[in-house]
Amino acid sequence: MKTTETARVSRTLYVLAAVVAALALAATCTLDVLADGASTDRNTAAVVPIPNEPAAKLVVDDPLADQLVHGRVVIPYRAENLRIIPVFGSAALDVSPRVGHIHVTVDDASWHWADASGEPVIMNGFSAGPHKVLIELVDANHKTLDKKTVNFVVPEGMQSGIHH
Ligand SMILES: [Cu+2]
Repeated sequence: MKTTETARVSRTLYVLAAVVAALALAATCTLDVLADGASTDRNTAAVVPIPNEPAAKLVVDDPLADQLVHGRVVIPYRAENLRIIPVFGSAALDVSPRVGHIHVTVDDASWHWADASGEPVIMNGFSAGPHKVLIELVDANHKTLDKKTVNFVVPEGMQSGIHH
């Protein structure tokens, strides 16, 4: 019981640390974009509205095999025609370039979590056996624009919560 609680607290702290790091990174990236825009030729800046921007697309890789053998699920992904940043609300639907984030659902759970870091999805504590993770690319108002499901198998004897 105590070990389970410790693992849960440790996992929560891990997620919080990742969120803080992601927000710091996003803030840095935003500043970089603004700095670049200010210092370069206006005609070549990548910070102008994109007319008729193509549909947003989500590209998801399989979990990294070298991490999976340690019971750690790391899923790299990227978005095309959408910038993943922590900006939310209906007013952000009209901005260009398009912005959004992802929703992640594990094993058909009735709930999901949102991530706006653009970093790979990292999860620990899976039981051995087959699992699936649904990643949805959503707009700033949480409407799904594209989605991919990744199926994978966590090897026997590699359950995590232990290996962080
Ligand atoms: Cu959302």
